[in-house]
Amino acid sequence: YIPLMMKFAWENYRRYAWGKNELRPLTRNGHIGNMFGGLRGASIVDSLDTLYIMGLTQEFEEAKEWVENNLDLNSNGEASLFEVNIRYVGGLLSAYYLTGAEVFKKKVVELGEKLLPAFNTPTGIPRGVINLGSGTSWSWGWASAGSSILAEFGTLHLEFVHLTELSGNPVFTEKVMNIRKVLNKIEKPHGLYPNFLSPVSGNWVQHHVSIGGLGDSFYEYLIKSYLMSDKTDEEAKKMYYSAMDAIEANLVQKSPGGLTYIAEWRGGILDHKMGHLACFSGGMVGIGADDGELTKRQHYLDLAAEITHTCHESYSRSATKLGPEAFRFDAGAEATATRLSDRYYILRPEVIESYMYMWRLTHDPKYRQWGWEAVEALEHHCRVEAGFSGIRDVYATTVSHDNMQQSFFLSETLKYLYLLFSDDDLLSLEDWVFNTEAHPLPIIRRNCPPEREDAEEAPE
Ligand code: DMJ
Repeated sequence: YIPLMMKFAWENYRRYAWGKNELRPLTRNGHIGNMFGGLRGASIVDSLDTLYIMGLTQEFEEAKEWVENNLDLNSNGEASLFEVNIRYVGGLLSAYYLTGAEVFKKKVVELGEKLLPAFNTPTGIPRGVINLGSGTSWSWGWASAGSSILAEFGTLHLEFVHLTELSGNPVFTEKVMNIRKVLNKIEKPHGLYPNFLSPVSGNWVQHHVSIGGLGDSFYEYLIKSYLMSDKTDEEAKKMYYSAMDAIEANLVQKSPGGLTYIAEWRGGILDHKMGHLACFSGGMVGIGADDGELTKRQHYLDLAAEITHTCHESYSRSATKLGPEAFRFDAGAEATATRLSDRYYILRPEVIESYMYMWRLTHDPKYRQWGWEAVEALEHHCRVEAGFSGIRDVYATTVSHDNMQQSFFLSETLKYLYLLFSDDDLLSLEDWVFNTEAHPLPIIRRNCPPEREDAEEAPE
């Protein structure tokens, strides 16, 4: 069933928005946006691996042909280093590792080289925005005092290590190892990592800590760097488990109704809010359980299950059975949005992502049931005539659509759903880690090349 949803999303993108970045399903046109500079085809690059593993061969071939003939890397314009890395670099890397087609390798190394000037700062911490044509880089206008964002410069490691693997050029790995060096040198309040860092002085700019937006995938990439190194990257391991200790000591809370959640921290004061983005952490804590100290294994598995349960509650307490952008645990609220501005759902994957990991780790059938509830809700409320759309208010019985089919819906939401209902050996967690856009990257085993996943063997 999930491949049919993918086919529907893909065909509408192809019909109305081909070559643009994303589909606007209500107005039936393409969206370019301002995250990718002059790069185009974000939905195509983000979909390559999903199409491939679902066995949508003809669609995959069209996508590949577009990359070969139309993906123009010589573009100007302001691009987000983070978004280009997770969607384009990640998407091309996975397409290469799954298929072995040289075109993906050539393109990804070329693109990786274009990102390098962003690291030319006094500390080597990259700035958030780069012009891929001129190499000029700068910080986001909205980030305090010219700072770089933890979740952005902290979400490059997996892709850059693989760029070195493919190109033989050590520079990519050197750049991301230097980021770690800076982070390890600097004092951390209560062991926590604030979200804003100056790329000039290497000091924190503000004391806002979050496992949701602005912080999220930094933590994810610590544990995944360790796993992707075949458990040899001891530094990443140490950083991850000490960050987890600080998070548990300072941010993890229990609501009056017994729900576990991860609050945000502003200079020592807790904000009792959890973003949809923070719901990836159920899966993260789950995959990190194996290598915690033995006595902590069960503790981490329990924490992962509790967080995933809370995130499911944020879905089941809404009229649409889809979850809001942020939910709160104050003023009597328990896993519900209290502000109008937090009530939207933009086809995000994080809750389903945690269901997928928890299913693989525990085989508790409730995770598949919860995933199926999400499929039904997506079909009911987000499917429109020409694609899938986000909705403006998950609590409203008459839905209002936002007219956007995000590229991460094809790359992540549908892929995680598919994996949730597939056998464990499809992209086994023993062999692959997923980047934060759900693009699978092989675990690097010295002297042992990754085996290719065969689309023919994938389940229907
Ligand atoms: C995706 O692009 C990635 O998962 C990122 O880490 C966070 N936001 C979106 C999906 O919600």
